[in-house]
Amino acid sequence: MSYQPVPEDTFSFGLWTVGWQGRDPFGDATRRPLDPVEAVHRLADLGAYGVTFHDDDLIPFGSGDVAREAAVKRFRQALDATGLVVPMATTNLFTHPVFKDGAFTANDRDVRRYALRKTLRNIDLAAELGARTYVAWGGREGAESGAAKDVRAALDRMKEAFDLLGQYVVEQGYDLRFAIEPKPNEPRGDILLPTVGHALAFIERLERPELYGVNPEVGHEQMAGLNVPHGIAQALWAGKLFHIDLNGQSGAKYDQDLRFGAGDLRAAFWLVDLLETAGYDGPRHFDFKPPRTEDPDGVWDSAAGCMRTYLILKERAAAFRADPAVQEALRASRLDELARPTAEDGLAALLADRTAYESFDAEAAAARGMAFERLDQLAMDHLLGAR
Ligand code: XLS
Ligand code: MN
Ligand code: MN
Repeated sequence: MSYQPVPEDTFSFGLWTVGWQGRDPFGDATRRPLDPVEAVHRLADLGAYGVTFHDDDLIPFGSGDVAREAAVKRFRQALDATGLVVPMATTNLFTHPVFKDGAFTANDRDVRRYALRKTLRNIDLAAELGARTYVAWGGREGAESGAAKDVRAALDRMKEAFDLLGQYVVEQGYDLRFAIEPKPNEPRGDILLPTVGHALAFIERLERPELYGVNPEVGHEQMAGLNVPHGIAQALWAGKLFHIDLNGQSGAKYDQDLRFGAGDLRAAFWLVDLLETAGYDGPRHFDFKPPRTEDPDGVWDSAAGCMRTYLILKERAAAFRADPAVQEALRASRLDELARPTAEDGLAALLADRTAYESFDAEAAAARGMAFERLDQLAMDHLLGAR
């Protein structure tokens, strides 16, 4: 297999990923700005199918209408020339100092109203460019200290904001759904809706829950010490995996945004296995930061590496599933039994079934091994290319 990405693989990248200049809390930029038009051409050359953006990635903050139109026109021409699509767009509600205490949940009401207007304006552009998903990452929605944020009031404001955005999309007739992106911290000390689970629970409190799903990011769940494939599986189970941010992270530390597959490779393997077998049909979107050690060539090597690793893992995961020894091991570990309902005979039959309790031999059941180690080593062999 060549591992050469093609548009059918639905790989997409944010303009802010390959365009990251390498500015971090301790150091200045190490790379020059990247023209969005060049980004589109380079991504198309590498085999990506889509490009995504924050409003400010495309149209610098504070641009007038003329500059705005010119930026959109150039971008659209690059899309037309390459065939790249815009599957998703989002709003920058975190860089400008006005958002230092948040956007939809800032204590200042006028900042909240401004944040909504900024978002609504970019939703128009997203719809115009054909995006079907609108991501909302509330990076500044949070606090560093206890009394600074009344979390219940802030959640009321968050709900109010999302309900208004949903109303707007419905009233405009846009074919656009929202994907909320959780993150536990950074840049705020603690961020609201910190994990996939929190976001899923929040969505059910909204006026039109069907319009909202999640955009989990691999590294964000790992920053919270969580099992990413488990979180993604629950989002899929709830019908809420609208989008995904793929990248790499080494354990619970700052948001590393490494190349996909770097960091926890086993989690990446199980994640690809899940996405490829569970019917996820959204974009495979990379939200990574080519390290600031890299020059422009290194940036494109890093982007290509994200896709190459995904395709390798996809091949390895498929080989794992197809291996007769694995299928046998899955049966030995009784995965087929897990897929079977526990009491399809109903509650009355369960209560009447003496083998379920009165004559159940708990000691014998406890003595049965689960054979998970053999199964997992088969996975390891496939992941490492040893089978
Ligand atoms: C930052 C987030 C951000 C979102 C889009 O940590 O990952 O890049 O994906 O605003
Ligand atoms: Mn991140
Ligand atoms: Mn992200």
